[in-house]
Amino acid sequence: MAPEDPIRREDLRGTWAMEHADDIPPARRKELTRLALEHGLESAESIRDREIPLFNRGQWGFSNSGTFLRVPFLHDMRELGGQDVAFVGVPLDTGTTFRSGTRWGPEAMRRISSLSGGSNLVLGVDLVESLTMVDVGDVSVIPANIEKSFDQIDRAIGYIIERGVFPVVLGGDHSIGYPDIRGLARYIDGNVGIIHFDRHSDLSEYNMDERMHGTPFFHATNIPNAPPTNLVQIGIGGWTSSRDGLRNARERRATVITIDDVDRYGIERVCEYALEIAWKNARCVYLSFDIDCMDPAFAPGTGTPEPGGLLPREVFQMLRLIAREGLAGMEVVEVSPPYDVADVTSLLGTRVIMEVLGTLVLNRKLGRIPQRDEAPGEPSAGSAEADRG
Ligand SMILES: [Mn+2]
Repeated sequence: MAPEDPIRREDLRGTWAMEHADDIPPARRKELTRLALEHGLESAESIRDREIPLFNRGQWGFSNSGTFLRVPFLHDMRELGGQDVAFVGVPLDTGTTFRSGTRWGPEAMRRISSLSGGSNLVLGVDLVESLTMVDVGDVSVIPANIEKSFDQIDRAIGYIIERGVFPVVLGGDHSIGYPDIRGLARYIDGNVGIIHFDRHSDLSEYNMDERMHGTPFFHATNIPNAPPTNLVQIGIGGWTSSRDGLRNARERRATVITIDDVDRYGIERVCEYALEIAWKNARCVYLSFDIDCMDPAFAPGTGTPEPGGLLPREVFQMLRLIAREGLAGMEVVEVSPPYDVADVTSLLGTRVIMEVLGTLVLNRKLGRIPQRDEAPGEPSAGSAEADRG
């Protein structure tokens, strides 16, 4: 056949490929799908494709960077229970209103977390010795549909809470804060307080007609047992704040602490005050940490940077004060690796998590502190087990 001959449809390689597309029986793929559903659990009811498991078991992208702190990967979600901590990725960025990219946050944080072995000799804590930790992979979010994604996230976080495990959510943009709290609050017999670090108030009802990343706390504080009077926002300010957000904060009597307030009253007093508000008549407190509360000089890899933010050292001090009363779960959101430089933002995200976990261990709110003379596996006198729940 010469190149100048007319093209005939039946001679096209594409035609051949169409005819032979089903020649290779997909037996192994079917088996993998079946196992993924068995191990990854059933999706929320709003998901039409019932072959999508609740926890992604490898069929889709976003996470191929190992596990957080190299802890074991828990493949079979039916085995969740009895561990102290579950790292769970929520690779969603369709809630962003400006720069996206946070769908790569869980992957980047997992990858850079391998830099640390999990112990801090200055604090005197070794997370590996004190906590039983697993990485449960990512929630199967539906990037084209934020409400379906919320259903998935709510169900996934609810499952982790129901099993009595402390969830560490690797975001994802801040829209996930709402379903994270919705999933948590369902299993709390009493009120949930929220301590929210951010440069933005995230209290609008809608962004561009949808529940995007500037709206999570409006909807979260509509949940009957997550009242806005137990919401404390720290780090708010700058030139991207929303009038709606502040109006809603005022009407709902939320507590807003700006960077200026932190400077004026000092870290200790501000944190004492935040704890008082968040814990007032509350059964537990949830920590929502937006990486953009820190100055973009330290955290450039984020969607809506706002100059003049907190410094990493200030944040670590604050986290050590706030986490010492215990937490029911936490999220680190808005890490956007495509805008990052040398992984510094992802690294900061991992350190926020580790400072919190270390503080929870040191204050006997999670895990246990093994004693020197103790036989392996034997609970120490200082076991925190009794403090949990
Ligand atoms: Mn923010």
